Amino acid sequence: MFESLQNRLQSAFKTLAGKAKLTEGNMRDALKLVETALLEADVSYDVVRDFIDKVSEKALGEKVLLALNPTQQVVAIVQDELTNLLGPVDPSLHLKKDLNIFMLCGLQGSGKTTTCGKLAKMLQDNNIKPYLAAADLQRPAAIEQLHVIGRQLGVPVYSELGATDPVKVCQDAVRKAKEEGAQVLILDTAGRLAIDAELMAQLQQIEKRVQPHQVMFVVDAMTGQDAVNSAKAFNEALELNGVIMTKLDGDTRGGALLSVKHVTGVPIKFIGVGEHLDALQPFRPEGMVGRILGMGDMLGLIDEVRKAVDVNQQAELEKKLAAGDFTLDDFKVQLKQVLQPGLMTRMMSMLPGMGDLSKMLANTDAEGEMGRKVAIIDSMTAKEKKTPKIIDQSRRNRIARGAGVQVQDVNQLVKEYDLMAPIMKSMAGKGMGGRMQAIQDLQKNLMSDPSGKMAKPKGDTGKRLSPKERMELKKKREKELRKKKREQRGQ
Ligand SMILES: Nc1nc2c(ncn2[C@@H]2O[C@H](COP(=O)(O)OP(=O)(O)O)[C@@H](O)[C@H]2O)c(=O)[nH]1
Ligand SMILES: [Mg+2]
Repeated sequence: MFESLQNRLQSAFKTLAGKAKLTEGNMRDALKLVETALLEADVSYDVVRDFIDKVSEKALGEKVLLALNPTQQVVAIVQDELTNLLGPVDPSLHLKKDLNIFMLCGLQGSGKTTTCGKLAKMLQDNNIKPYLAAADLQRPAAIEQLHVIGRQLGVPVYSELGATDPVKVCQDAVRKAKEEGAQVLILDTAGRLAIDAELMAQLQQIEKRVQPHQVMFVVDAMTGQDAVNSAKAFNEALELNGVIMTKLDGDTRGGALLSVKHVTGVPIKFIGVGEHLDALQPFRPEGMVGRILGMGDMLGLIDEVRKAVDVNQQAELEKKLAAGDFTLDDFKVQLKQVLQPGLMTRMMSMLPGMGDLSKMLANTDAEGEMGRKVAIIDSMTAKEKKTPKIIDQSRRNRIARGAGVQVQDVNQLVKEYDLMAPIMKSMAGKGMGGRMQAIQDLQKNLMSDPSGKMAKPKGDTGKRLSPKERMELKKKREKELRKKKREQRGQ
């Protein structure tokens, strides 16, 4: 996700990080790199200029230059400005009591039809009755595609065989949806490969005659700079209420998101993160900024900077842990670091005595698993991440939906966090011996968790357990299994 933008921004910050003392000169150099990174990520020139102006003004302020941890502050400024640029958020659908009409528009292949299905599923999950209308008469296959999705979800689909006037189809669909008592009618309109006057006129006709409550522009994140041009054209022709950006699951150039937001001025409501019908998430700028900047790595990087700038500040991480401040966000950072082989050395230097554990984890098949875990944590609110205790069943259901995973996966993650948190806390402020003990506890805990996929090594870990340890492990595992079965029955 956003790999290229992320890497570029990181190298920009690394340039800053290498400096023991920041000057206006090297700050400007680093900001130039940020600028290049954004341009290369297909963020349009105007957006980049605006952005850099704002960031420079703040970053070159005296306060930052004189601060103890200037790099961290620059990262924070970039983070804030990116959040501003992507916000404000409005994932609400503003549903009214009677029939709500949503019109989806966008170029061909942008993901309109799929997104119709995703939205219908999201509504269904919230006990709202959707209705779909096949208003793409450009290709016969488009109508069938929507019917397939409708059948999959058990959602009715309105279509007219041999119809040639999409405006009429939409009008008829409105009547039918009202008759059927649907709450939301979603219009799947036609697209073209490129912007086309005839298509725009047709969409304008639908907008004028059907008066949809929400016109959403569906745009493919992979189209880069072209996304900006089509966003502009659609925004000029229609009264857009929101943007849905699809295909953010691929290795896309994240810049399009920034630019589309900038040119349309309407909120980005949802993001598509896969072909499946549950792969739609409410858009959250914080999460996206974190992704763009690669905050997981960034925090590690900041720690490196701390070491370079002031060795004493290394103690801060420990203080945080000792204060019991190990949040789910920290857990996410940990997951990312532990499970990325390349970051292992960095991790080990941060926590002496991590050697055994890292070797063990390096053998696990956990990359895919990590993505899911991170998605789960990203779907939590800031409050939930800080105080995981409040994550009750209904929150778990919501989080699972947001992350596109099963509730069991959320349960599992919370459990892993519960295992990890006390150990992380106990590790802080201990000498070498205490740390080794804590790490052994951690290993045992991880290995005894029967469903903890991140703990199942593919090969030999080189660690042998005593018979007594094995017995204990077995007992614990059986207990966990029983508990898991009970949980599953309960759902
Ligand atoms: N990976 C991924 N593929 C998507 C996403 N949304 C749509 N697609 C795929 O993009 C292709 C075009 O989607 P479709 O809904 O037919 O686009 P339309 O022409 O705008 O209706 C299909 O193969 C979809 O499965 C997404 O969020 N992620
Ligand atoms: Mg379609």
